[in-house]
Amino acid sequence: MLSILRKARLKDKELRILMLGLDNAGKTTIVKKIMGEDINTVSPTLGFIIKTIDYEGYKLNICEWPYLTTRPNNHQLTVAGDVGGQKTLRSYWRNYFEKTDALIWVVDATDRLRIADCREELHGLLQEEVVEKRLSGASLLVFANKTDVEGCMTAEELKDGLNLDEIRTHQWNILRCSAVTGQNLKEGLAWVVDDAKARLFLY
Ligand SMILES: Nc1nc2c(ncn2[C@@H]2O[C@H](COP(=O)(O)OP(=O)(O)O)[C@@H](O)[C@H]2O)c(=O)[nH]1
Ligand SMILES: [Mg+2]
Repeated sequence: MLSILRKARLKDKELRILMLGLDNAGKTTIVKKIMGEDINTVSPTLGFIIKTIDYEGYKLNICEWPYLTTRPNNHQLTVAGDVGGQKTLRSYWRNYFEKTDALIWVVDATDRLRIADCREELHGLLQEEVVEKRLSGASLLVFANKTDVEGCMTAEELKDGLNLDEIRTHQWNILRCSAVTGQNLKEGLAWVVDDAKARLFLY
């Protein structure tokens, strides 16, 4: 059933990409920059946002989820409280995941203080049953954002800080990018789309 749905979407040239990461990583800014919108008007995201981007004939539905629900002490849960509690949001998230083709994890390369949090969230996410099932075989793009800022962490530092080498369930790639200059944003999308296409055509 799922594979039929997938094929239908592929025929429509539609892919769903989930963009996750800690708050303030730059997810909204990345999406705005890709869409050519003004990036000076970004404000913290409270609900989830879905934007459609046209990319080489494909319709990319990029969904930004403002926080993750894997850890009960996540400070952003106050936000969840506003919109009906963790359980409700969690079920939305699971439903959305059922239809996701690819995963982008955004990390703030300037935020050394929260790199451990970021690592835990990422590994927690990859262990989620729904991710294991639905995104099995999907590649994971880690966007090391804000690399326009001098003194930010290198890709090597981030790889270590996030324990990327420990990830066995997904092929991953880390790309330095900047939502401000636009560096590598298109390249990242291209990588994600190529992977999703290659995988979905197998079914
Ligand atoms: N210098 C720099 N700042 C950025 C970049 N991307 C986002 N920001 C800033 O980081 C803050 C958080 O961005 P936002 O997109 O709201 O993060 P989100 O919570 O992940 O959606 C904002 O003040 C942005 O202007 C970047 O590539 N470089
Ligand atoms: Mg946001």
